Amino acid sequence: MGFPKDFLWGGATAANQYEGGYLSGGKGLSTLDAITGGSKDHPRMITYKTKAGQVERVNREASLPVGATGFVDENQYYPSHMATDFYHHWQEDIALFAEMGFTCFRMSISWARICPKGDLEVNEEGLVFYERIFDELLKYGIQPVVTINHFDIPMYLADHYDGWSDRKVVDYFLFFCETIFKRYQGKVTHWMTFNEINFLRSWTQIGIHQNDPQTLWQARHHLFVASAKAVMLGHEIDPHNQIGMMIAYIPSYPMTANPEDVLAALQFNRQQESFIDIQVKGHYPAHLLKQLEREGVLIKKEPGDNELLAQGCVDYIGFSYYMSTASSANPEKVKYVGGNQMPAVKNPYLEESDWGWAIDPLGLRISLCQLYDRYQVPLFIVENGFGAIDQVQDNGEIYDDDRISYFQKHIAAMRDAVVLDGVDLMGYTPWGCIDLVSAGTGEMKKRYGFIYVDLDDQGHGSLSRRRKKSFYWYQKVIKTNGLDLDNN
Ligand code: P53
Repeated sequence: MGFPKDFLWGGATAANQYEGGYLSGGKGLSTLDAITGGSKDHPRMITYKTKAGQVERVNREASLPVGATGFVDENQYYPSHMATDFYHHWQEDIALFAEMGFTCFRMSISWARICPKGDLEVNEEGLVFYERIFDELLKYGIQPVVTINHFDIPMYLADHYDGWSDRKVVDYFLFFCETIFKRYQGKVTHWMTFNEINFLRSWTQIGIHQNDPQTLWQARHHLFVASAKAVMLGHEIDPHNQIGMMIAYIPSYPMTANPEDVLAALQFNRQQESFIDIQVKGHYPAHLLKQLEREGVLIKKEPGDNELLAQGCVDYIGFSYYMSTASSANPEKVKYVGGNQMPAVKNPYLEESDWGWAIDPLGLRISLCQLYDRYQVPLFIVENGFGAIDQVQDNGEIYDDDRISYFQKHIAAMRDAVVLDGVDLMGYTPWGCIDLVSAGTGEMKKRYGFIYVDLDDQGHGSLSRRRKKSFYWYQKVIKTNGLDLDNN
């Protein structure tokens, strides 16, 4: 009584945080190439040029002046430019994943590597780069799980079209999808459209210059339409394709049994569930339509959009799960979660990581039950993990027992959801299975990997790879299909 025989075990990464080679092999600039490093206390910044040619910088969540264009400033350090250099280490890294026993590997394709400007010009060298990677994975029997778009947009589309606020970008995205669906047919069958679609909201991620609700929701509508069209196109090109959505899932508990707190938690949770409703049920939920009406947001839809959303429903729900949170109607102190956008409160029953993320393994079982009860489609945990500082011992070893303990509890909770609750779970890909750049802070210090990469926050290091203690532990977990979780 354990995980299904064909359960997918692997790890997850994203191009902008792992790949590097930001101008190599014909790649164009992506918005994330103009985002500096940061830390827990210092936000990452966008560097840009004003219309008048002045170089400026602003918090990456902020709006940009009209006419501003992303700019790479030679005096700044940009962690995504080299990242942890998968670009030059892919063979070595894939061999390590195979050694751990991965049966799948989640990665993203950089849009600007395939379409340097995001338009109809295709970079053959970029296509070949990913083709070799897929072949190498398949050589070891590892299924690629591909995120089509993870947190960025070609900079040209951001600055010449105002990103996803322009309907034209839907067509460009579909062209990109068609190019990769056709080229990688027979090699890739597991896809997901947009990473953490509920977190996409500024120039950094979707290329919009103004972050007001009207612009944001218009862009979001275009993302939903693009995702639905991509699902339909992917199925048409190859009926074997399984195309999912991907959401950041941070469930919130009512702080107390006071119905006002229960309502606050419901409202918090609904914000995320809207994104699932639209992509799984195929329509905007009533409460969201009412909210948009109250806020005076008027989404411009083209005739047939509602039908498109209804027809392009995804095959599965992919989600990240790191933490839960709590909601209170009368918070004494507000805490922000999910990239500092969602107001919540600290849950006194849970411990937190050094970055303030509440550790809640049981919350994973609760999430799996809630999602499966509500949507009745297969689920895929495509991110989960423990961001922490790793100490390299004098003998070169890394004893990351806290990470092992985090995974033990989360995998046990996941097994309960499968075995006791009957949840249909496809697989599990822990985040940053090899150390990579943190999306939130741009740091290297916040590590998730089973494999250590020698690189610091200033970009210094040999980039050499090293197996952590958790590497051998996860290897055993995969070998026993999740039955033996002991740390010995
Ligand atoms: P970092 C916030 C909360 C939950 C998930 O995050 C998040 C974020 C964004 O910071 O994003 C996902 O690196 C995302 C990955 C990211 C990972 O979680 O901030 O899909 O790109 O690296 C972990 O610790």
